[in-house]
Amino acid sequence: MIDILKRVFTEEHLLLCEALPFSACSLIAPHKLKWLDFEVRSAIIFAIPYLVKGEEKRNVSRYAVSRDYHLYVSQLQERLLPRLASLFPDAHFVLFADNSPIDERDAAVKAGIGVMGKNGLVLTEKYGSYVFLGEVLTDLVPQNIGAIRELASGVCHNCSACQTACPKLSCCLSELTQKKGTLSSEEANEIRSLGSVWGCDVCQEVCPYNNAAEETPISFFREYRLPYLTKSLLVGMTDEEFSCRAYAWRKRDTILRNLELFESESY
Ligand code: B12
Ligand code: SF4
Ligand code: SF4
Repeated sequence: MIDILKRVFTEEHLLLCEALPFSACSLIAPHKLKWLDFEVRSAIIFAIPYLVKGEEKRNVSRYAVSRDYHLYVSQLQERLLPRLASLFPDAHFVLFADNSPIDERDAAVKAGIGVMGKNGLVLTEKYGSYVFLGEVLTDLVPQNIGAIRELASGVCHNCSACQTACPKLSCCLSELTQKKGTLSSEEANEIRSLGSVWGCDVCQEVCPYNNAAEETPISFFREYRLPYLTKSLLVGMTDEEFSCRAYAWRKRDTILRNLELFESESY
């Protein structure tokens, strides 16, 4: 059974290791399970590679240069779930990524997808940390699940390059770029020195696991790329175009405010 699952996921270029007993997952949003009409027994954890190299001139975090990965996840769900349902007609499946009931990094490490980096991210051998994590929750119990290292763990090289390079003073700058409303002058300066209007990649760019990270084979992440956002590009986007970007959930005001930080005379 796990071999069939692996084949289906591999055809989608997803990095897959093993299924995990659901009891080994840490719940961070248990209310998201309430609407499920089946008892979740296993989690099939996968990683979605998104790295596209080049694009040195970038003011948007790598993960947000393509269209929003949540759109890719919706498309994936539309392909994957009917396939799984036809292969296993008596089982139930539901797919989550990011907006998930479980702690995805913890689950990915336990499932053997990668090791936990000191930068707080899961580092994979093939694609480094440039992966999104997701999972299919199911009431299936793959036959060899008992053989899975239920609490497998791993740690990174512990070189501390990420911590040395991290520019944060107050909070993670990725979070700061998402903050709504008016920024204090210190917060504004932190974003200016970061040079990114959305997200932060500093602790990933310096990580040795990412030196030989491979590019994504998934075409979705190679299309409609906007590595360098400007006010005119943003203002020129139709609502439909804007809604496809990873920063859309914060509305235009937030990203516009960040862009304007780079235009102010005091900078
Ligand atoms: C909220 C959230 C954020 C918040 C807060 C992050 C946080 N609290 O860690 C903000 C906005 C800051 C954020 C930023 C980013 N995020 Co985020 N985020 C999430 C989300 C939705 C929930 C995280 C959460 O609350 N976890 C639960 C609590 C308990 O975790 P925690 O307190 O941090 O505890 C963990 C750490 O302590 C870690 N850990 C264990 N041992 C050690 C040892 C050391 C030394 C350290 C430092 C950590 C560590 O393990 C614990 C359990 O996982 C997850 C998706 C999900 N459902 O899991 C994505 C997720 C973690 N984010 C992701 C990404 C890509 C990012 C960014 C890289 C985006 C960017 N480029 O700007 C940054 C990276 C920042 C960083 N270095 O961690 C990916 C990570 C992929 C990966 N390869 O690991 C996820 C999994 C989304 C996804 N589906 O792909 N994120
Ligand atoms: S994302 Fe940026 S601010 Fe956040 S931990 Fe990494 S380097 Fe530090
Ligand atoms: S930079 Fe070094 S310490 Fe930080 S996550 Fe990568 S290997 Fe680990």
